[in-house]
Amino acid sequence: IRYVLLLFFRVLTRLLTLDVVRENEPTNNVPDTIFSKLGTQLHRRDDHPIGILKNAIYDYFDANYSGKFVKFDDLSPIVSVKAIINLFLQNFDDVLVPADHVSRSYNDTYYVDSQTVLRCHTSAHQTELLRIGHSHFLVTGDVYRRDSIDSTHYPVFHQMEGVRVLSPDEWVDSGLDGTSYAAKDLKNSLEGLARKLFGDVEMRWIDTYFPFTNPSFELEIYFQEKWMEVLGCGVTEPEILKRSGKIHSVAWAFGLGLERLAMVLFDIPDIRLFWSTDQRFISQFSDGKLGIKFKPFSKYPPCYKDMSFWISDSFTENNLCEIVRGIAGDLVEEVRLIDNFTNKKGLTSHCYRIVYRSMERSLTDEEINQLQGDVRDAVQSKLMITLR
Ligand code: FA5
Ligand code: MG
Repeated sequence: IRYVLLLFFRVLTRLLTLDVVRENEPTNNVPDTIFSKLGTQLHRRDDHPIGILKNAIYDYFDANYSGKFVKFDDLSPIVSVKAIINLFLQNFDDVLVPADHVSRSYNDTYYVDSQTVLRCHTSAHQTELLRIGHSHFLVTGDVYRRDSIDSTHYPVFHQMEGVRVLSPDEWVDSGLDGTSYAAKDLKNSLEGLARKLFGDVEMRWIDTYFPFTNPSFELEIYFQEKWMEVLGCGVTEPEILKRSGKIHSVAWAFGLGLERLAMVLFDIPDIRLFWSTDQRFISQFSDGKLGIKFKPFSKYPPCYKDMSFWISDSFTENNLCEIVRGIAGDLVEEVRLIDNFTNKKGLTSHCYRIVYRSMERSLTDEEINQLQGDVRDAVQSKLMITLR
C-alpha cells in the first residue's frame, strides 16, 4: 500500500501537471553500504546457501511441472517506478487513503532518482513477463528495503517469485470455481515444496492482504521459538491477467524470502551471515549440497546500549535504523524499541536498545563506546529528535 500511495500521487501530478508534490519528490537515498552490494548476486553462487536453495526450488518445480517453469535470475534490480505502478494500477481506487501516507514509500524504498527504484520485491517483474506471453515462471533476485534491524531483517535480501497461469480446462471438472481451484493448487504446490525442503516443520497459513492478489496468504514456519513469515502468495487479481490478454485464465503467484527459508534449512541463526566473507562460514557450503547444518564458529558476547530521545512527527524507525547501519554496519544485531511514553505536554519519548555483536570476533568496550557515540551524534544531527 505504501508504494502505491506515492506512485499514485506521482502519476496524478504528472497527469495534471501540478507541481505541488514536486517538493517531496524523492531523490537518491541509497547509502554506500547498500550501493556496494549491487551486483553481488549471492543467488547465482552454487556454493552459497542462497544459491543452493534456489537450485533446490528449481528442482522441485522441474520435477512437478515437467520443466514448464521458465527461470529468470539475472533481471536488473534497478527498475522504473512504472514496473511497480503496473502491478498496483488496478488498485488505485481501493488505496486512495490520506495523503499523509505518501511519504512512507520514501521511508521504505531506495530511490536511485525520482523515477527509478531498487526493486522492493520480485513482483516488480510480474506484468512484463506475463505481457510477453510467459505462463509459468520463476524470478529470483536481490531486493532492497529500508527496514528494521534484527536477526531476520536485512536491507538487501533475496526473493523468488513464482507465477502460474491456469486455463479453464484445468478446473472445469473439479467442481470448483477458478479462483478456489487456483488457491488450492497454490497451497498444495507450496506445501509440497516445504515438505521437500524441510520434511517435518511446524507451519501455518495466515490470511493477509496484497494489492495484486485475492485471496492472499502468508506461510509461517516455527523457528528459534517464534513464528517466522517466509512467503506471501495468492490468486492473481483478474485485472493483471486482463491487461496481458489472458481474459479466461486464472493465475497464482508467490514471493519467497530466500534468506528466511535458508535460515531454517541450514540452521543459520542470523541473517547477516549470508554476507559474511569469513571462510569459517563460506567453506561450510562449498560442496553445494542441501542437508548441511551450519556449525556456528563461536558466539561472541553481545553489548547492549540504550538511547532515549523525544521524537518529532517526522520520526520513523526505518530512518533510525538506516543511521545505525550506516555507522555500525554489520556490527549491529538488533535495534529494538523497549520503552515508549507520552508526557503531559504531549511529547513522546522512545527508548531504543541497540545490540552490538560481531559474528567474527570480540568487540572491545572502546570500539563500542566509539560506535555508540557516533550513533548518538548522527541521530541528533540527522533526525529531528532531542536526546534525553
Ligand atoms: C512481498 O514482497 C510480495 N511481493 C509477495 C507476493 C508475491 C505476494 C506474489 C503475492 C503474490 P512481503 O513484503 O511479505 O511480500 O515479502 C515476502 C517475503 O520476503 C517475506 O515473507 C519474508 O520472507 C521476506 N522478507 C521481507 N522483508 C524482509 C527483510 N527485510 N529481510 C529478509 N527477508 C524479508
Ligand atoms: Mg509480508
